[in-house]
Amino acid sequence: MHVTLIHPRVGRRAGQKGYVRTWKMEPMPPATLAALIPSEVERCFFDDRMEAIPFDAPTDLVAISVETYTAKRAYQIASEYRRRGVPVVMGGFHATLCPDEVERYADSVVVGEAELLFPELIDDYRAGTPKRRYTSASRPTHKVRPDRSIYAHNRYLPVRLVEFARGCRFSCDFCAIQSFYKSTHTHRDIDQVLEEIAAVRRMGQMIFFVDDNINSSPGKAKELMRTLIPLKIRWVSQSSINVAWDKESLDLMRRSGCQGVLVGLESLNPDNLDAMDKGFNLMKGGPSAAMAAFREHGLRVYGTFVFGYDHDSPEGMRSTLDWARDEALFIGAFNHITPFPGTPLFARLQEEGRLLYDAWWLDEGYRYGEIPFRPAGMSPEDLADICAEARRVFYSWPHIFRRAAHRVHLRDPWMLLNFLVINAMHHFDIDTRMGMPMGDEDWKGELLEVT
Ligand code: B12
Ligand code: SF4
Repeated sequence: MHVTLIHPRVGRRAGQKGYVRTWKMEPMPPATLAALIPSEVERCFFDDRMEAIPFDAPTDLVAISVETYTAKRAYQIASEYRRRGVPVVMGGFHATLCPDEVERYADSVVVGEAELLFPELIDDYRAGTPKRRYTSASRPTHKVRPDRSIYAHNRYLPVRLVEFARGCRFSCDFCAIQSFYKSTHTHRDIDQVLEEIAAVRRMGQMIFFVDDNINSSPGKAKELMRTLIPLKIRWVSQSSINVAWDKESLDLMRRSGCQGVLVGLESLNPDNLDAMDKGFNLMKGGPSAAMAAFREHGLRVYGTFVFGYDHDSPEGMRSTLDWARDEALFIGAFNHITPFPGTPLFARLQEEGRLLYDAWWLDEGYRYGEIPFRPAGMSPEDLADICAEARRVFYSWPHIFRRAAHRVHLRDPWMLLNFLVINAMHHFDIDTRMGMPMGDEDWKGELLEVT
């Protein structure tokens, strides 16, 4: 048996070459699946973001990871294979949160994490007895070491992705993580994480723990960080803001080589934070006190904001931008809220009749960066313009140099260089992703539904 693993792109404008540079990281889902395939089964991998997919190459089964933004392209790819008689299976965030839709374009759908289900699915396909849907009944223990040999033929960004934990205990209303993992958090054994770091670390490259909230179980996180100290690595990850109230955690982060964390700041407006069930961002002095605590420990912050909650206004959003500059964020994301199917936010906007599309991620008329819902107090176009303006201003050279001048960035020349390279990449990437269609515009076929 031969299995083809595919990681789809979000989309491609007609005739477009290349892809968003800052997104070209080694994709963990196919490497995790590759490690779950029995050794006697042959496998190959194509990254749709980096290379053309050879649809006519012989294969027995195609496995595609599907996120909401990549769903349309995933269905295009599936249609190519299924038209050639090759069965296609799909899994991932969108498959888990929207299985009824995904099942229309795939022979089998995996709902949940792959660890327990993918080996069973491969066995069923080998035996000729596949099921339409595989649903995980519980959270698996993570025993799998991703098979990174599948990446060898592509050139990814020089950052090494490693998982420590999955999920998060909070339940912010817009977040696909809490819907997927039902506000639970599971860990890998620390020994396994250390072995993996030893295998993947490269001189001059950062480790990126792709955890959704590395500090969601503080005791476990501290245990990991204590064991990282002697390794002398440099790492980054994502964390909820409340870690800033725990000086021991901040100290361990710094001593274990943490260079910075992505923090979901979302909004500076208390009413918006309440609406998203994220009032905890305001505790103990709120975001400014938290930023000061991070900087005091030499930790840089990638701050992410979402615009478009009901209490947002153009003035509020402009003052957020000034705040982000004054707090010297390493980088920042200024996105409109995205109603991902399966989240409480999506259900609420749907109930209020505010969604502009039945399924924005499949709609011919929808483009990356457009607002798929009716915001309160401004038009969708105004909200899109404000987000675009925020990115342009934040990644303008004067803004970049003003943030670079803060001592949290100046104190380490290697990180300062990283700051400048990453900010420059964002400066040039803004226009690559804005207006990107969902799916490949050059693809001329019809989506093939399972009958
Ligand atoms: C690292 C990361 C990134 C990185 C790099 C991604 C890469 N390697 O190319 C960067 C920063 C570039 C990035 C960018 C984006 N990301 Co991102 N990213 C992540 C993050 C934090 C970790 C991904 C990861 O490696 N996980 C580890 C793997 C092993 O877990 P997994 O993907 O869940 O896979 C498991 C199961 O889902 C399942 N599975 C997955 N695929 C398949 C396929 C089959 C066949 C089967 C059987 C099972 C299966 O089995 C796996 C093992 O159990 C996730 C959050 C998360 N927890 O996953 C968000 C996440 C996937 N990203 C998300 C988004 C929205 C984006 C962006 C659109 C953001 C934006 N607006 O700019 C872009 C899109 C980029 C693109 N697709 O081209 C969302 C997707 C939500 C959704 N409903 O689809 C997530 C879930 C974050 C969130 N908070 O909502 N991202
Ligand atoms: S803290 Fe972050 S990962 Fe956790 S539920 Fe909220 S947005 Fe999602």
